[in-house]
Formats: sequence, C-alpha cells, structure tokens
Amino acid sequence: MPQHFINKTISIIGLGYIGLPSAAAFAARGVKVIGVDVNQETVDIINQGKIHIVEPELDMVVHAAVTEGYLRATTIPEPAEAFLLAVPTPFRDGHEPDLSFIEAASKSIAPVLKKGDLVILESTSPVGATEQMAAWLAAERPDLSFPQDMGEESDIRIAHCPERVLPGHVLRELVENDRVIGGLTGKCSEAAVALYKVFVQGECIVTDARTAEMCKLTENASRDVSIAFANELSLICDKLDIDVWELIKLANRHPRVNILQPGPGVGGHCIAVDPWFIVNKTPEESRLIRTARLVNDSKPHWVEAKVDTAVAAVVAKTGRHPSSVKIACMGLSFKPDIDDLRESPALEIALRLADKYPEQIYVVEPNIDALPAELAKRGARLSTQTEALEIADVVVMLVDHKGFKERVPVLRDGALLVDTRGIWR
Ligand code: SAJ
Repeated sequence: MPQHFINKTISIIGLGYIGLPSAAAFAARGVKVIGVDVNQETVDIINQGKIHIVEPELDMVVHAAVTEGYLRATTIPEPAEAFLLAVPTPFRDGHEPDLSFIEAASKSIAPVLKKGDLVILESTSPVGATEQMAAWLAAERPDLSFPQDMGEESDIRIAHCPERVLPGHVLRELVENDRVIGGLTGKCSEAAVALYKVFVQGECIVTDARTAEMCKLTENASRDVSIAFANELSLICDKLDIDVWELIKLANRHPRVNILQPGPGVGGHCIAVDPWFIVNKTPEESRLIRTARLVNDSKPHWVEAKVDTAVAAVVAKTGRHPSSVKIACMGLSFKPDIDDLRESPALEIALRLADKYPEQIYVVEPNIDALPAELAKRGARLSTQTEALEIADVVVMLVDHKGFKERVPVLRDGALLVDTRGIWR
C-alpha cells in the first residue's frame, strides 16, 4: 500500500451501490474506513456485517471488514484524512440535474474538515459540480483555504473521480478498471491518485475536474447512442420484414463495425440518466444525444403496440373476448441476471400491459420472490415459466436472462411471440 495512507482514515459518504463496495475495497487493504449514510437502517445492517444491496461477493468482503474492525458505519460524519462522496445525482422534472444530495453531503462533512484533508466527488455529475461542491465547502468553512482560491497552497485538496463499474461485476471492476482523476489542481490530483492506488490496479490517469466529469457522462452517452442505433434498426427491420438480429450479426462481421443489441428500451439509473446532464448544459449542441435518449425512451411504447397487435390477432383468429387473452411477460429486471428493477423498461411495459389487460398478465422473473406492489395491485401474478407458457396466448420476451437463453421452449399451438431480445425468435 502507498505509504501515504497507512494509519490514516478514509470516510465514504453514501453507502449504496458504489460507496459500500468502495468502502469494502479500502477496508480489505487494511485501511480504517468510516462509512456514513443518512439511512439508520443501512448503517445498522452494515454494522452487523451484512449488506442491503445485491452484488456478488460483496457480503463476504463487508462481513470480513466489519468483524476485523476496519469498517464501521455511522449516520454522523467523523474526522478523517480523506472523504469520498458517493451519493445519488438524479434529475428533476425537465431533466434538470439534482445536486441536493451532493450539497447535503458537503455540508455534513464541512464541520469535521481539517487542514490537509482530501475531498473526492465520485458521484456521476454534470460539468461544474466539483467546483460547486468546493464552493459549498468553502462557504461552510471560511477558516480553511480551498484550491479555487489558494491553488496549490490550499488547506483542502479537491478532485473528481467518477466511478465506472458495471453492476454485477463491481468488486472486480473497482480493482481492475482504469480511473480518470480530475483534481482542481495538480496536487489535488496527486493526492487522489495516492488514495486510489490503495486498491486500484488499473491506471490512474490525471486530468482536470471538468474533463473528468464530462468523461463519465461521455462514456454513458456513447453507450446510449449506440443502443439507440440498434433500437432504431429494430424498428426499421420490423417494417421491412428483416430479422434485425441476423442483420446485426452479419454487419458486425465487418472489421470496423460493432453494433449493440436492440431491446425493450434502456434501463438502470445511469445510462438513461447521465446523457441528460450533457443535454441540459448544452441543449443546442446535443441534438444527437437528446435524440438517442428519445429513441430509447420510446421503445417500451413500441413494444406495447406490438403486444396490442398480437392480442388483436388472437381475438380475430379465435373469436374470443380480448379480456380472456392471457399474456406472459418474460423478465422484469433492467438487464439480465440481476434483481434490480429500477428504471426497468421491462417493468414499465408490464405495468402498461397490466393497466390495459387487468388479471391477464403472468410475469416470469426468476430473480425476485414477489412482484412490486404497483404490479401486483393491477392483478398481475408472478408465475413459473412452465405455468405461464402453458396458459399464455401472447408471450413477450423482455429480459435475456441466462435461464431463458439456455432453454428455448416450444410455445403452445397458436401462441404469438413478441421477442424484444431476439433469443426465442
Ligand atoms: N442494453 C441494451 N443493448 C445492449 C446493451 C445494453 O438494450 O446492447 C440495455 C440493458 O438491457 C440495460 C441498459 O442498456 O437496460 C443499461 O445496461 P448496461 O449494461 O449497458 O449498463 P449499466 O447501466 O448496468 O452500467 C453502465 C456502464 N457504463 C458503460 O458501459 C459505458 C458502467 O460501466 C457504469 O459504471 C454504469 O453505467 C454507471 O454507474 O454509470
């Protein structure tokens, strides 16, 4: 471990999907970590050596860190040598970034800051947020000097270092991924590199704070635009009666083409959010990024219309009443093999269908034990695959879970398939 952080304490503010694994990664290297979260229940669970989120292997690492005394959680910040803010940055109505969690976290650590401390913003943030955080801290602590006023001579060092880990692979990616580090000054960056070198094996690449902020937004906007291209192709191919998945496979044989996969839309709390931070700052210039967001956001409506067409076809063929048509929704999570339903297009589609076809929806989601209340309330039920496929007239494939991909079932006679993932077609 770099000498710099031996016998020092690191405080992580926000013990969610990024903060808790980061706290565990520092603690596993023998650094004393104080985790801070506003939620007392989260703090209590962690202090029992348990976790409140689903992430492979995290439970073992947190359990070891807590029982060996390297990680402790609290609701009230305590003095430390480095503070790492990993709080949410959602958007408000009109896609306006909501920095209130960063503001609250900054104000909560300000009273315990002392000369020589390092403050790092890890939350994915609009350009300028790190400078804003520095301004909030400076306003709270006029007795300390900050880099925006004193440059390299400042008492406090400040940097932005966005997280880039993939849910489901967080512990490995935290260690192996390269990190982009944007200090407000050179010394700020140096201090941040020394901190991350405690556990990061990837390269720590130094830039300024605004470039680091934009870099993270660019990564997710780039993926969003690529997925929008695939989703748009799926609409075009549907009109032209071409199998989009075969088309993409063939086009990807070209050495310089790498098209992503269409789906029911883009979910999760990152890719569907972060591009708006760019659009919000530079609306005139961000035409492609905005359009990609709109293309991806409109895909669930297109899928819903496809299901309506299938229901109408069943009715036309059998003469049955539409209210007797049963629909199986295969998968609810925002991507395969996780239990995370946040901003899931599959859930959005299931909810719309349940509104329109009450008591007719059978949901198959192997990663959850109970349906979200909003879906159950609409009369949808959680089923096994066997039960749902025995009864369904229309099957909607929404999430390419491993189990669904590995065993392609034979649908019952007359059943119609709407396959948004191209795995049962
Ligand atoms: N999706 C498609 N087609 C594809 C790939 C993805 O429809 O070909 C959909 C998924 O089904 C899902 C959504 O996109 O609904 C997002 O999934 P994802 O696996 O692309 O990304 P996330 O949201 O789990 O994680 C992303 C990652 N960013 C990039 O890959 C550029 C991760 O590295 C970031 O750390 C994370 O966002 C974050 O926290 O910002």
